[in-house]
Amino acid sequence: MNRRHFIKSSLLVAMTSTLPRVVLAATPSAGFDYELIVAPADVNIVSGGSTPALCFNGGYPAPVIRAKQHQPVRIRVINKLNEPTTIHWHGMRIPIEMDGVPFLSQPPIMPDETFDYEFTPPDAGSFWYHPHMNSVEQLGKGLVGALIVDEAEKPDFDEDLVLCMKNWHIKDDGSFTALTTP
Ligand SMILES: [Cu+2]
Repeated sequence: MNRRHFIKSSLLVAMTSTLPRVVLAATPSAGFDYELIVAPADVNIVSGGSTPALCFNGGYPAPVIRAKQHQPVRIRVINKLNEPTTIHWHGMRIPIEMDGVPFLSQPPIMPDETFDYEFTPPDAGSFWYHPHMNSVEQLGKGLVGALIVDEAEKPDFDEDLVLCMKNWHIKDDGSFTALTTP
């Protein structure tokens, strides 16, 4: 393989004793690059029992979203939680209307509602996405994902690996403990 060949692959490494299953992005609706279904799902983080998590597309880790610098990306978010949510694209310099801040940049996405995000990343780099409603619980229970923006100019490296680390507040039986500590 040519050294300059840009391998568009990613590797998810989970820092847990039992590897949870990797879930690929759902087949997006026509006109969209990604579709994120936000819903409760039981995941296996520890061997002692399953964890009643909140997930993107039914599992953890969440799908890695790959966008390209200076090219628009369209992401449809479908809320299947029993509470409102939004998605914030952490660290990205994008228009406020797409920034996912409830009541400020958009109304909350209510249960069974859909919201379409579209933005053009001005910067390449490693970012992450997460809800901006009831954040301690929604993030703490699993709603976090990686968002990678590839450079507009092809960079000179062989592989691009995505490492996701998350601190889960769970007991040996997989149930949640307090999601925050002093
Ligand atoms: Cu954030």
